[in-house]
Amino acid sequence: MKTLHSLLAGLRPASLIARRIAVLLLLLTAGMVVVQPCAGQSGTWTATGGLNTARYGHTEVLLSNGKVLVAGGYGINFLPLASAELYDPATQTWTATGNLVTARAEHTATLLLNGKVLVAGGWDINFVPLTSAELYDPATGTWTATGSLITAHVAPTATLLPNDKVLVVGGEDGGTFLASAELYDPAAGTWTATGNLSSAREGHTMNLLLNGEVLVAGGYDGADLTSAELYNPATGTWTATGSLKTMRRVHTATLLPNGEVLVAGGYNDSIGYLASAELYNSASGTWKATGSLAIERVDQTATLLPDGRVLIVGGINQFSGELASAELYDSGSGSWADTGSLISGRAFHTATLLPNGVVLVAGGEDGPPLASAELYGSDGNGGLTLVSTASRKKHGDAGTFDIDLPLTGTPGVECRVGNGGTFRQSIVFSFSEPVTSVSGTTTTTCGTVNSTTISGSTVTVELGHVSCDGSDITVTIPSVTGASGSVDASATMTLRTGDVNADGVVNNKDLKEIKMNVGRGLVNENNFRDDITVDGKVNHGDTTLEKSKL
Ligand SMILES: [Ca+2]
Ligand SMILES: [Ca+2]
Repeated sequence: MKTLHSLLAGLRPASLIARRIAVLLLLLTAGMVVVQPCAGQSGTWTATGGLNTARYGHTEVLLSNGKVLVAGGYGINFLPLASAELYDPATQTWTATGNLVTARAEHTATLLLNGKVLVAGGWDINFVPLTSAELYDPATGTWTATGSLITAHVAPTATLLPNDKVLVVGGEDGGTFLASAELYDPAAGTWTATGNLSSAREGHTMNLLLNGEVLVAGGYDGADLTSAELYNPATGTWTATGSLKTMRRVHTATLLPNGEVLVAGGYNDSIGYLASAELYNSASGTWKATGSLAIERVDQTATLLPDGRVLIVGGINQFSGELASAELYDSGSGSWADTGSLISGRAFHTATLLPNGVVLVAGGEDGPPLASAELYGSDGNGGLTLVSTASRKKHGDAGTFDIDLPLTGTPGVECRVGNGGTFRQSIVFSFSEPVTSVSGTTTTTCGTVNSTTISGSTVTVELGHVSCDGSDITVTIPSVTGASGSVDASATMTLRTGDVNADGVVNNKDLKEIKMNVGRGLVNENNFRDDITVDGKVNHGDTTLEKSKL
């Protein structure tokens, strides 16, 4: 798949699975039907500065300094590149940075905890599989060789583990699909083997789960795979988990905030290009179908947005070639919505969520390699996205303290006393860019809206009469407008006075926690939840109120 157009042009082939898909594509294009995606309903695509070098099959990593590093890939002559570039979101420009020690494509790139970037494997400029690995230092803008992989891996997957080691899995060595896995230790600069998968895999996906295990799913070992495996970093072992509903390779897999993994699209030899999607439940180790993409796609990107939705961009299928369309997955409804058209169709590109909530999509191929880049969700100046919401109360002389209200999943618990008109209660909405206007705020279940105030990129709603203890309250501000458009924003909290540890019940555990903090002066960021009377101190008033709620 990966070097599809170089294959069609009879140029140098790349990975084994790429060759297998390309052959099928040639057979299918005989009866070609062009399907135009629907017009965009929401979401904005705008051009940003172009890369200095057109490329696809490169890597893209958000650095800890907020810039984006692009490295290697296939260039205009379909040969692996040594060049690397930095994107600065503030100026929307790309500048060259140091060249890789070794030109490479279909490698991996991983941000380490120390801020350096590890690049490993891939093809070299003669299409020899690489064992070499190198480190990029953002402080100096240079690359230096580090220890080499035990086995050359082309198109493997790589994941930073919580222990700061990097797990590199599968791919191929130029002739054989690989079941091997290796661990890179940044402290030693060396690689060690860490067990074999039960199946060799290329075109698979890999995700670090919330429980610290690593899920590897699907791919190709000469035949398409439904199987999936779990890696336990503590033991260095692999075990089988539930199998995908549909065998697939070159799909995407995205960890959702609720811990599920969304797998979408891809390809298999019996169906061809896939629109189907499925969800992995790590608690049960099982997969279930979810809504299908509107358009079959392979070699697309998937990016988790700050609001919990997943943005799928571009890719390719047999009907339309490189796709300019994009779709958004809503895990609440399990459905997809069209979200506008890119300026250019593109496949085998990269996509990165920037700190301001905008998604940078760079390079790829639309026949030839692309230098162009685009931003999603904005006019290029930041984009209007809801970034976070919080419940804010003033605790006497100790100041104000916020309880985070997650945008998706289980609502945040407001454990402090309902105001009934007496105590101030605000809901704070933070956006990715300055807000210019909002329209009528509403609240469900209980509470009146005293005021709605805009300050920069923050909208603060002050509520009165929040007296429905035990209920969920949703505050909605429709049509929050900034320079790059409008969104409807809402925040939900569970009002459960006395549930200071937010475990869903009010019981002696909460009372014990309050008692532990009695008499420590003014409350701080660590113990303010125990001051349920919001007077600034954890004291007798809190234990009395807590006992009345047990
Ligand atoms: Ca509790
Ligand atoms: Ca108190």
